[in-house]
Amino acid sequence: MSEPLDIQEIKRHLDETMTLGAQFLLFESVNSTNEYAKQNVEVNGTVVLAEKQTAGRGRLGRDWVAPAGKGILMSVVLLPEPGFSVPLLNLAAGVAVSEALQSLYSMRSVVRWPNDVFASRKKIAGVLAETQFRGSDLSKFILGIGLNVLQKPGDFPDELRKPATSVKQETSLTIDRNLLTAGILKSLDSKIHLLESGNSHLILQEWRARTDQIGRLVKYISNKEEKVGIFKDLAKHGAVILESDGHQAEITSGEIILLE
Ligand code: BT5
Repeated sequence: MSEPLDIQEIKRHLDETMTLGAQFLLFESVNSTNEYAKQNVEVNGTVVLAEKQTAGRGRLGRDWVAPAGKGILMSVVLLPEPGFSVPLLNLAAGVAVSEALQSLYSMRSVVRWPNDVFASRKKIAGVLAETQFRGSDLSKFILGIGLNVLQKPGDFPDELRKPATSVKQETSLTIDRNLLTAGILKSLDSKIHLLESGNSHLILQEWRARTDQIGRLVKYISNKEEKVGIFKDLAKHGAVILESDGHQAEITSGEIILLE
């Protein structure tokens, strides 16, 4: 295992005014940081970290796989405030990862709707947003981020759906997971404040500047339908505007696959 995650070290790089980091929880091993947050965390801005997950999850019942001590496995918990937007925060998380990689390691990466970060055409991070409701009110929002940091090519299982990479494979610089965790949290915190101050259009703008999907031919897959079209843009609330057969439709869930 590399340098272990260390809450004091992470905190050293954060500002006191941040929403994120109100409380830190760090596990050597946990089933899933998202699941733990869902069941146990009630403090806004809590960050749950783990060196290892025994049941790390992706979207739609899929798995997130990472050997102990090699990745960043993190969930942040937000108790919704006015202006809260689940899809925009989901997008913001990918942007935050991409920004942190750029500012710390000058690394280029792209965001892909709804929740992936890619580097050198390989998946480097994924985001899993989960919600809890009290009656019809959103009571808890959990944003899970899995980032491959120190994995070598042989550390990824063969059956992954898309080729995978890690920060280590993309840069020759020394990587400090504590600094990187703090960098992601700082960037994500600034997005949360953009949303809270009514500047959600800036998140869309940042996402657009970091994606390679806009204007491209894509296949949309949901459990109801499949269609091919052009990824025109993001709508105001973070949906994909897909143009196919001369019609535009807004996509809020499902998969988008690049075709060319
Ligand atoms: C995601 O799902 O990309 C969201 C992943 C979120 C993981 C974090 S870790 C902390 C927090 N706690 C959790 O339990 N989860 C979150 P999706 O788009 O469904 O991608 C999952 C698919 O990516 C899997 O079916 C695999 O094919 C592939 N995959 C699994 N592990 C991977 C890895 N380390 N790197 C790249 N691809 C991976």
